[in-house]
Amino acid sequence: MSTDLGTPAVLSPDEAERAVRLAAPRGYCAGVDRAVITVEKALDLYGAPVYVRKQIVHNKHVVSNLEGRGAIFVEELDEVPEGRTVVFSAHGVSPAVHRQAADRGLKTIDATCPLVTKVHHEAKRFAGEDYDILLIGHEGHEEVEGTAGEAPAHIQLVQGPDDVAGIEVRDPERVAWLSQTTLSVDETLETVAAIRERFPALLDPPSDDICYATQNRQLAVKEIAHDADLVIVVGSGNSSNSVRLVEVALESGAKASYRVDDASEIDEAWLEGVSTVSVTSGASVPEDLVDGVLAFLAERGYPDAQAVHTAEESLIFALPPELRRDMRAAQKA
Ligand code: 0O3
Ligand code: SF4
Repeated sequence: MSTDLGTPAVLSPDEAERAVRLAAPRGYCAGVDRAVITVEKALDLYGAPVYVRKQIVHNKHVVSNLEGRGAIFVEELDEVPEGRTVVFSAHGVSPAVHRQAADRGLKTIDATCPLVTKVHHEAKRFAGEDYDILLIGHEGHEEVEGTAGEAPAHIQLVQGPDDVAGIEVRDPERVAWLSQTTLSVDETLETVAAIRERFPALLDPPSDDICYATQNRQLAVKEIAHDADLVIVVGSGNSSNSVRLVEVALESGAKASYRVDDASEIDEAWLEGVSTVSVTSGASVPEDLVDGVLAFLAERGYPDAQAVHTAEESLIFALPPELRRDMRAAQKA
C-alpha cells in the first residue's frame, strides 16, 4: 500500500527566510526576583495593604499585578500611615529615607538589591577617606538618589563624557568614580576614560558597579542584534537597563530596535520586509510578557524562537533578613 505523503508545503521565500532569535539571559535578575517576592511574601504575612515606596521595580505590569494583590505604591513616606509596613524598592534609598521611616514609626522591609547596597558601601568608604566621588548615572533615577544620599557632600553626578570638562574637585589626586548598576557598559567605559584623562590618579571601584545582570543582558543583545532587521526589547520606559538594551542593539548593528511594555505596543508596520526578529527583555520584565511577544510574531508567520545562549545565571539572593525573621516567627506561632 502506498502512502500519499501529499505535496510538501512550499514556504513562500519570505516565510522560509524568517527567523526569531531570543536572547538568553534576559528578563528577571536576582535582585528583581528578590524584590518582587519580598512584596508578595509581605502581603501573605502581614495582609493587605502593604505600602511600597516607589515602584518596587521599574515595570508597569509588575506594579499593577502587585496593586491587584493589595500593595499600595507611594512616592514618599508621608503618604504611609504611621505604624504601617513599607517596603523599600530594589533601587535603594538614602539614609535620610531610613531616618524618615524611623521618625514616622514605620516598619520597614528593605528590598534594595544587594548589588546596589554594595555601591552604597563603596560610596561610604570613599567618602570616609575624603575622596571626591564622581557618580556616573542618570539624574533623577532613584538608584542615583539613594547612592548620592550616602555622602552628598562628597558625591557629584556625571551623566556622560560631555559632563567631564565641567567637573570641579578639591584635590585632583583624591578622586574616585562609582556608577549606577544599570548603565551601558561601553558608554561608561568612555566616560571613565574621559575622567581619567583629566584626573590620571582616578581611583576605580573595588569591583564592577554595573552588575552581572546588566552586563550579561547587554552582551546577549549584541549577539542577537548585529544582523537583525528588528530587535524588540520588552521593558518599561522608566527602566534604565531596558532602555539601554535598545541603544546597545542599535549600536551593534540592528536595523531597527524598539522597546515595548508588551505585545500590544508592537506596530505591525515594524515587521514589513523583516526576516530576522530578535527579542530580549530587561531585568525587571516577567517572562509572560516575552511569551506574548513571541505569540504575536507566531501569529504573523514567524517561526518558533531560537534561544541564543551567551551566559548562564544562577545567582539567587536571600530575602531581606527582617522579612525572614517575621516569616520564621509566623511559622513557629
Ligand atoms: O535601574 P532600572 O531603571 O534599570 O530598574 P529596573 O528596570 O527596575 O531593573 C532593576 C534594576 C534595579 C533595581 C537597580 O539595579
Ligand atoms: Fe541588582 Fe543588577 Fe538586578 Fe539591579 S539589575 S536589581 S543591581 S541584579
